[in-house]
Amino acid sequence: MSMKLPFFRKKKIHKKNDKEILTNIPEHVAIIMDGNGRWAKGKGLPRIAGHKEGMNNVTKTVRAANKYGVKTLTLYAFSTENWKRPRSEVEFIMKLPKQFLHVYLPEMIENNVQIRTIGEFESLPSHTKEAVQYAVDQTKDNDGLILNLALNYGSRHEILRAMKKIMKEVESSSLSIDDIDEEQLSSYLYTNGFNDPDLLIRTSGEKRVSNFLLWQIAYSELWFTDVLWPDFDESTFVQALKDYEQRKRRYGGI
Ligand code: V0D
Repeated sequence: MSMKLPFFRKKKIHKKNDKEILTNIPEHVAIIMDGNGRWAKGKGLPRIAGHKEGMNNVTKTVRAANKYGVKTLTLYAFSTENWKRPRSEVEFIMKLPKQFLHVYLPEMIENNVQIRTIGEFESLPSHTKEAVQYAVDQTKDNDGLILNLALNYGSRHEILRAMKKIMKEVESSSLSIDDIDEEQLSSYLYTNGFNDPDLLIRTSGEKRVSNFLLWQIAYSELWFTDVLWPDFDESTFVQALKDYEQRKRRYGGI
């Protein structure tokens, strides 16, 4: 009988602490959504089943980000390297935006979410581009959470592209070399107008940045979890937010 009371008390205190700890929310969270294939393999399912589950999990994460007051959520959905995967897998992945938007665009609009993209958009299949462009247009005036999807994105490509743009302008004398500073270079990246991520999350145990936002994460906190992307949920997200706050607190104390 007396064993029950401490159990309930402990839970209550824990919940109270959760709320107290979350006072410094990162404005911009970026996520490498890794582990979809592994998730499927573990369940004896084909890789594409993992991608589909991963797609559904995007909404859960958007809801959690909204709930805790994150302003920008940047998700690594497709990298420039992902074209090397089997053709059938790439084709399946390219249909996900349309599927996602068919189910969730009304909810995104309802919740005032603005959908944006970074990456080399033009080389995506036209059916993918059309679905995404429609969502971007439909949500362009929303001023809630920015859901920023990295589609056909690679950071080295992004920096090279910026450099070429700058050099062309220098060549045509519309830009002077001495005027190029960090801020100027930033403005030539896909992420022009976005704050740098405060927190980068990678799921599925790999501790690498894999060509994602290399310039932009110069000062970001990095958070890694073994949880596979389809299993990443609000409680995992809160764990990341708590760790982020702990780190910030430590820096602030010095
Ligand atoms: C595949 C895990 C949602 C990562 C998530 C084309 C692997 C599921 C979108 C999406 C992908 C894209 C645009 C948009 C709305 C949703 C998505 C891709 C891959 C690459 F406006 N999930 N998702 N896009 N996966």
